[in-house]
Amino acid sequence: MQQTPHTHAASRAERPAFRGTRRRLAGVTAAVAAVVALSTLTGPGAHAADNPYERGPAPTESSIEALRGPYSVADTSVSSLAVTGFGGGTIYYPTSTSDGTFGAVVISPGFTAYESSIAWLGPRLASQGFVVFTIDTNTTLDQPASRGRQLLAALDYLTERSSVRGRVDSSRLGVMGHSMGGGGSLEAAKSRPSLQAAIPLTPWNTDKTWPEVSTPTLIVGADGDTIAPVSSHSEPFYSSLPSRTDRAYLELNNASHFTPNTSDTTIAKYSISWLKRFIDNDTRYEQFLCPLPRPSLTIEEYRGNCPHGS
Ligand code: 9J3
Ligand code: ZN
Repeated sequence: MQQTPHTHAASRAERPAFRGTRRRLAGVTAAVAAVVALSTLTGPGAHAADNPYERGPAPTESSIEALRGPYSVADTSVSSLAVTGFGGGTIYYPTSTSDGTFGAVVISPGFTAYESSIAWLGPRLASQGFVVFTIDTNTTLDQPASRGRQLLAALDYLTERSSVRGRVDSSRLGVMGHSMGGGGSLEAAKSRPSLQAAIPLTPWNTDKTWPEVSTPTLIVGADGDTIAPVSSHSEPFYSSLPSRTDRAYLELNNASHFTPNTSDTTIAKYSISWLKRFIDNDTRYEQFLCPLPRPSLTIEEYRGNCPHGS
């Protein structure tokens, strides 16, 4: 299940020409300086990028569709008895400690469901270079506003108290969720504008309007959803987001309310692209978001305003 971590061969300085002791010493000094400079700039899986948050190699269509990305992933379980404000869960994280810290995302399940219902997203997203925390809620009957508060409590636990807190960049955080958890991710973004990304999956909420959200938000609806029909949930949620907010609406084709509960490549590839673009500021992923994806076998409809400032 785990993959070999992505590594680059160590850079090697040119061997200095041997032309007498003085020249040789100067050459060695230059070579040492070059190695020091290079090793400062280039850890495994990184290079001298303009963007300090960029992680992993340049993406391709197949790399964002793959079942696993370039990072090996480990996981650690968080007991509900050890935390307050949410119901515990599982943290999936890249094992590499040579690429600096990673952005992080917390994911809430829906009404009556457990973290197992969204577990596939843990390793799928973490292997691309994120710390991912799939949570249980305090009770499976908690409503969207409560799920929103629980997502934030879980983020605070992750960055302040968890065993992996040193691996997380606490300034680069996002939220996701399924159904009432998706509704909760909108609530979380509304109450904490510092969040860098939100991805509600077939979201459900009685609040239909989200003009308060400034966090870049990708809403994923399903054409055949009869529990949270897109006409009364995802579509008004999307349309009510401010047009100045980076926003997109992906409507899955031939899909149901429960499509986000099993491994789904369309959900994965656009979620990875959205998280990379807005949590990591990684414009290498913009090619998958803009121009807007066209309708296809898996995409019923796609709307968006394309990332601003790019
Ligand atoms: O989290 C969800 O699946 C919400 C859909 C639902 O069951 O709403 C009925 C109250
Ligand atoms: Zn509202």
